Amino acid sequence: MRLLVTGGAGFIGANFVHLTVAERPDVEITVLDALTYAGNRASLAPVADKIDFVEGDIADKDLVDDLVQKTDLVVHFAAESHNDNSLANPWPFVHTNVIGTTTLLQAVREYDVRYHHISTDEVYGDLELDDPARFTESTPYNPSSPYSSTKASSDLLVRAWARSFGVRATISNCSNNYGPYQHVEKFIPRQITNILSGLRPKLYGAGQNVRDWIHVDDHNSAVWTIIDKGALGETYLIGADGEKNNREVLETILEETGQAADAFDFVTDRPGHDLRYAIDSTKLRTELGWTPQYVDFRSGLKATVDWYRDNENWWRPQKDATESGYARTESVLS
Ligand code: NAD
Ligand code: TDX
Repeated sequence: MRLLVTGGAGFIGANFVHLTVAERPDVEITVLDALTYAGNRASLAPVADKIDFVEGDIADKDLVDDLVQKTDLVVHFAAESHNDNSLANPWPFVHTNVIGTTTLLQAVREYDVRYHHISTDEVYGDLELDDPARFTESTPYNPSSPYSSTKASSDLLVRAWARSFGVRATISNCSNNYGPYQHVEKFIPRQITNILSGLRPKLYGAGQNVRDWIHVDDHNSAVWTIIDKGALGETYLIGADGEKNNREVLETILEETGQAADAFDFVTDRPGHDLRYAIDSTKLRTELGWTPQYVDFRSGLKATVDWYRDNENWWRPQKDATESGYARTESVLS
């Protein structure tokens, strides 16, 4: 089987490629990635001789047409993925998440290629902290940021192409991922690498916002389950019952790195900051039989801390530019 992975040099895409090389040796993998600031060829170094890598933009119609007609399956991870960046400049989000996805959809439509669309729980907006509800596949879309609204747009485009043009598509909406190869702009790697750099971790607002954490390998095993067994045209929510508030996560990182529990700064909150995300993944578990393997968050997080400690060569080149970007908008509150 020939597989085209878009965004395979990013965090989740690279881990997906590693998993696929390890578990599915019969799959021929091509990665299409524009190598934006978030893409890193070093993330694919361990599998470089087992895959084909094409540097390019998913909004480049001629390139996309050429690659899509030579494949059996497209798994679309490529995106502009960071909320804070989308608040500073939304245009790359519209380009990649909306125009890029439409370009891929037109190609899989023309060449009748199976397509799996990777998306996020942020399309549903947020929940109150004291609300027992969780997101399901029938929760109405209500995105808050330029990032999540462009991801919501991309999901709706996939639904329309499936219904109107018969594109053989599935969609997954996953909660917050953690694990190796995640860019240091994101919450967990930022705090770990701050500590490893002698900088204080930074908590937005009061640190009470809740995210539903899942290990990246569990996300990717769910993606393969949906590709293997999912019904065409359907959406599946992926989550591992990992709700934690940001302060709890940071305190665990501080403990695992031998820091004092108060060795962090409260900084300016993110505008429009979603309060809480929570996934009900019953449909995926009962209809397709998927279960997560990383059920103990602390041990998954500890392994992630160890990975960043052991792989400074991977993250160090991104660190200064990322922190100078944050310094332009962020003030320490206490
Ligand atoms: P990432 O930012 O780490 O990686 C994105 C990759 O896409 C990079 O390699 C980048 O170079 C590439 N890319 C960006 N624009 C491109 C373009 N125009 N053409 C080709 N390649 C391009 O993102 P991630 O965290 O790995 O997220 C991957 C996918 O998973 C995204 O669709 C995101 O919305 C979704 N998602 C992420 C999370 C999470 O917690 N990180 C959770 C749920 C869903
Ligand atoms: O320094 C920080 N301090 C802080 O308190 C950063 C970078 C973040 N935060 C908070 C904001 C969020 O409440 O931590 C939480 C997680 O922040 P991010 O890592 O930026 O993730 P989030 O905005 O929740 O979005 C992530 O999950 C869903 C991914 O970046 C998206 O791509 C995915 O769709």
